[in-house]
Amino acid sequence: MDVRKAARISQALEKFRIELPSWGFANTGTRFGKFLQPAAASIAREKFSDAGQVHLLTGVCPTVTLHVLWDFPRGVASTDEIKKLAAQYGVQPGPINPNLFQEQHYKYGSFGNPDPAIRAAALRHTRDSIEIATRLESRDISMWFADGSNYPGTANIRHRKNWFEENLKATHAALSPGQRLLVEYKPFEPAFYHTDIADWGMALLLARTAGPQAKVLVDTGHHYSAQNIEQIVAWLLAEEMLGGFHFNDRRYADDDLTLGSIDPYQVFRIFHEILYFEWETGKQTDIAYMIDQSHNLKGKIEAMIQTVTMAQMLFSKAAIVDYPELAKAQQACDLVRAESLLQDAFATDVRSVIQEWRDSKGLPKDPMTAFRQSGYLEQITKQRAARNSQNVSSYA
Ligand code: RM4
Ligand code: MN
Ligand code: MN
Repeated sequence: MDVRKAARISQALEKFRIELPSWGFANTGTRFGKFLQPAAASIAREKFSDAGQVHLLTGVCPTVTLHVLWDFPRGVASTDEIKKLAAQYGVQPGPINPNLFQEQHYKYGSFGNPDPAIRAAALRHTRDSIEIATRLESRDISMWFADGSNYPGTANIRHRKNWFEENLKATHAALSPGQRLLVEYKPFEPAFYHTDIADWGMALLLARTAGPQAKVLVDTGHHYSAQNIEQIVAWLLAEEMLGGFHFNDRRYADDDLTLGSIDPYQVFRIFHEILYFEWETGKQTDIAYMIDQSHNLKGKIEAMIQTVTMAQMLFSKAAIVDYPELAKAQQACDLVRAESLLQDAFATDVRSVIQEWRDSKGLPKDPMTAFRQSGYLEQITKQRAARNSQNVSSYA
C-alpha cells in the first residue's frame, strides 16, 4: 500500500474509539432460553474486569456503556461502587441507559403510558439516571423505549406522542450543560403493531422538541431489511443531529450479531458517509460509537474483540476512499468511476497497516491470539463457573 494511504489509516485509527456494552459480557439469550456460559459476567465488577481486558488488548475501548437496574442495583447509591470499579479496571463509565421497560408498571408503556402516575415514575427514574451520569461524569444519557401497542385501535397514537414530548422536554431540562440526550428508535419489538419511536424521523422530531442537547442514536439493527442506513446517517449528519451508534449486525430483525459478520460493506458505507462529510465540510463529528450486541453462543470477550477489530478494519477502509476523485466523479455523473472508488477502498487489505499501528502503540498485533494466550478466560472460568451453573438471573 502506498505511504499516503497508510498514513491516512494511522490517522483515522488515532481518533477511532468504540464503547463496550456492560451487558455484552453477561449471560443473554433469546426469548426461548439462555445457554449459560461458565465465564459470563454477572455483576458489575466482572463486567468491568472483562471490559478492561478488551481495552488492554485493543487499546481503543476506554469506556463502557452502563444500564441502570442491571449495573446500578441500588440506583444512585451504586455510583460510588461503579467509580471504584472504573478506577480499578481502567475503563471509564460511558453513556448511561435508563431502564424503562422491565418493571411491571411499564406494561402499557413508560413515557407513553396513559396513566400520568406511571409517566411521572418513568421521568423520576430518568432524572435519577441523569444524576448517576452527572456523578460519574458521563456525558450521554441514552434512551431506548419499548413503548408501543400490539393491536390496532388500542392506543391513542397522537396523545402518546404528546406525552413523549412532555417527558422528553422535562428530561432535557434536567441535563447539565455538557450532557447530551440520545434518542434511539426501533421499528418493532417488543411492540408489534405500533412503536412510539419507530424510525429516525420520529426520533429526530422528538429530539428537536426536547431541546438542543438532544440527538438521534442509530442502532444498526433497528431498521427494516432493505433500508438504506447510510442515507439516514448522511441526513442526520447534514442536520447535525447524529449523536451516536449502537453497532451490531443482523440478517432478519434486531439480531444483535457481531458487527460486520453478515454485511461488512454496509458498515463501510456508514463510515464512508461520516468521513466523507468530515472531509467535505472540514467539521469534526462528535459521534459516540457504541456496541450493542448479545453474544448468545460465542464467547463474550472473544466476540467483543472480534467486533472491535472488525470496526477498526472497516473504518480504515473507509478512510482511504479518494474523496477529491469521488467528488469529481459524482459531479460529472461518472457512475462507474465513483462506484469503483468505494469498491477499491473496500477491497484494500488494510490488516498489516493496522497491525503496525497497534505495534507502534505497544499493543498486541493480534488481540484475539493475545487473549487466547493470556490465560484470562481460564482464570475467570474457574472463578465464575460454580455460580453460573446455577441458573442465575442476571439481566441482559
Ligand atoms: C433494545 C435496544 C436498546 C437496548 C435494549 C436492551 O433492542 O437496542 O439499545 O438497550 O434492547
Ligand atoms: Mn440499541
Ligand atoms: Mn436492539
